[in-house]
Amino acid sequence: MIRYFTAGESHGQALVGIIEGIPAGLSISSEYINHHLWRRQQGYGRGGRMRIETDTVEILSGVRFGKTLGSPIALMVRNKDWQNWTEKMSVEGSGTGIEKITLPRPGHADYVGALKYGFDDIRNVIDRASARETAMRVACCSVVRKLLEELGLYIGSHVLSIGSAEIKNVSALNKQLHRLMAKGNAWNVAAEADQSEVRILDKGVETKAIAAIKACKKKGDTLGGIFEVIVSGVPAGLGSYVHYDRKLDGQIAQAVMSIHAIKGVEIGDGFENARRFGSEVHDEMLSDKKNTYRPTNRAGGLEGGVTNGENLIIRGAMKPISTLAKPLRTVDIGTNKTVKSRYERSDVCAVPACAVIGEAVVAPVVANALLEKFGGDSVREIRKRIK
Ligand code: EPS
Repeated sequence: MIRYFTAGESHGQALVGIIEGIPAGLSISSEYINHHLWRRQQGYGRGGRMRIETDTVEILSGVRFGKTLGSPIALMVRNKDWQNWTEKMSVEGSGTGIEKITLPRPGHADYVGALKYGFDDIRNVIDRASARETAMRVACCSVVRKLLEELGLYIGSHVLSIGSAEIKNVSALNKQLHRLMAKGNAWNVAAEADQSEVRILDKGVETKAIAAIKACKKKGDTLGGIFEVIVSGVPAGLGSYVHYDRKLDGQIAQAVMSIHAIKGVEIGDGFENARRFGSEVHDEMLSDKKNTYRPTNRAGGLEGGVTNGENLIIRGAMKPISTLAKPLRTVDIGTNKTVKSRYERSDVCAVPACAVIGEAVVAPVVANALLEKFGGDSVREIRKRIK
């Protein structure tokens, strides 16, 4: 089974990661990983940090002559911004003379983090709780995504809404998605979304979303939104209904919910389906004598926690980022006084980037379900078993 760990502070020297369980013989290059790292850095509404960083991975172990060895793969992404933080984030020394941060931003991990770990300086929380950590998640998960691609499973994403700018014409969107997928697979959806600064496929909504982010920035505020991840080529029978922790939808929800600022996860038309009659919700099964097929996919490819051969459809709801240029009220953890919170460089909107992170975190969950069913120590062996 595939496991991965990340370490690193946002303004520390580097982000590092280890992925364990990747089978041998997978072709992987830093260029492939860097492309996904680049995609994570894009999007209208990102903050100043993205102008500083060009996230680039260094593969430190587990790969020889461009192929995985089956051994743990160690990755590193250096923080360029580190050079501006060597004193404030020093590993050595006592921290004397370094200003302590005592104003938690409502909505951020600041307050609960300081409370939980007993810190009098919120910097200790900010730097690890930062969504900068997702750069290493994307790096690690890109290796897994490459494995899935070699086995015929592709992942894509696009943004459904930013603030109140929302794709409402669902049937037009579905047709567009169908057209894109017919060109190949879910990656065609991602490639098309990547052409948009907000990763929105509807041009009218794209314009509205960009205008909303612009206006929001002027007001010193932030915006969230909803993205959709699609996985194509998924064989039926991954996951299981027999026990709660083997249900694939539950595992996917955990992975997506673990992304910073995610407050809701939906599989297929989950929330909309809750408002409808059963007869309007369930995907009928039809037969053309040779194959069983579904004219709709409102279940998002999962029934009973098991894949049914349709595409996986997963949605994530991202709350607006909690660092506001026009701060909310908070309580100073040093003085207990109610004061205005503080502003620290941040993004106005990071939903497009979050969609790319969503693509990433889903990969190990699907790959593990695939490995559980088919197993294998090398890509060749797994491919043969799936066939
Ligand atoms: C991020 C890096 C961070 C933030 C953002 C995401 O860099 P910095 O704090 O130096 O500007 O831009 O993190 C947050 C939104 C947050 O609340 O911490 C990144 O690499 O994606």
